[in-house]
Amino acid sequence: MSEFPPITLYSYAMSPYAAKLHGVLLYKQVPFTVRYINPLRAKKELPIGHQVPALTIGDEARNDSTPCGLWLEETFPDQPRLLPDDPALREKLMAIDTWVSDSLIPASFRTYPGEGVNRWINGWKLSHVMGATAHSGLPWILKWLWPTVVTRVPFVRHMFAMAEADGLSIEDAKFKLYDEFIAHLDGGPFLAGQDKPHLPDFSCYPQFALFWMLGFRGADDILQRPELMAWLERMRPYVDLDPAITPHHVRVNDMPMSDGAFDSPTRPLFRSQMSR
Ligand SMILES: N[C@@H](CCC(=O)N[C@@H](CS)C(=O)NCC(=O)O)C(=O)O
Repeated sequence: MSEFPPITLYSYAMSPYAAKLHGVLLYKQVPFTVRYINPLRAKKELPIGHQVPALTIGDEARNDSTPCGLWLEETFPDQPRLLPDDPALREKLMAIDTWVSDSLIPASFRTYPGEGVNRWINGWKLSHVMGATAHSGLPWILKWLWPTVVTRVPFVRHMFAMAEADGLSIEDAKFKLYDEFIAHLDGGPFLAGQDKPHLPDFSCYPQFALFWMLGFRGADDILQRPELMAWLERMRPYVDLDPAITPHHVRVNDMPMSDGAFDSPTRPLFRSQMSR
C-alpha cells in the first residue's frame, strides 16, 4: 500500500499558477493525479473556491499556489525540501516567489496572447489547449471567440492592470523580466545563488517553459538569454517527469534546452481531432 494519501491537483493546462504547483508536486516526488477542470463549471468541479490550482491531500482541500506548496512541505517533510532551514535564505527565496506572483505571472497574461495578430493566434492556441484538456471540452464558438473573451475575464483584467502598471511595452517588459530573473539567479546554478532548486525555481519554470512547449508566438525570445536557457536545462531533471506539466497531446515543442538542440514541432496546432 502507498505510504501517501491520495493527492489531486485541480488545474487548467494554461494556468501559470497551477503549473507552478504542478512543478512543486513533481519535485516533491509524491504520487498525484491532475484533474483539468472545465472553466465553464469551475465552482462545481473544484473541491474549494473558484480558482485553480486547488489541491486535495486525503480529504482536505486547499487553494492558492504558494500556500499549497508550503502545505506539501509541511505534510511531507521527508520528501525533497522546497525551502532551507536558514531563515535569511528562506526569506530571500520567498521574496523571489512573491516577485513571480506579482510581476512574472501577471506579465504572462499580457504577453500571451499579446497584441495585434499575436493576440488572435496565441489566443486560439490558448483555447485549443483549454479545449483539448478541460474535462468535456469547450464549445467551438467559445474557442473561436476566446481571444476576445479571455481579455474580459475579471481576474485576467486584474493581471493585465498589474502588468501594465510600469508603462512599458510588452516587448520591453518581457526582456526586463528576463533580466530580473537572471539577477535573481545571483550567479548560481539556481535562484538566489543556490546549488539546488527551491520553491521559486518551480514558480518560475513554467512561466518560460509552458509557452515555449505550447509553441506560442514570442515564447522563443527566451533563446536570447543564454543564462535563462542554461537554467531551464538544469531544471529538466526535476520537472521533465510524468504527469507532465504540459500534457503530451498538446505539446508542440520539447522542453527547452540550452544548446540549441530544440525539437521541431511534432504536430500541427489546429488538429481537427483532439484527444482528451
Ligand atoms: N493567488 C492564486 C491565484 C490563482 C489564479 O489566479 N488562478 C486563475 C487561473 S490562472 C483562476 O483560477 N481564475 C479564475 C477566477 O479567478 O475565477 C494562486 O497563487 O494560486
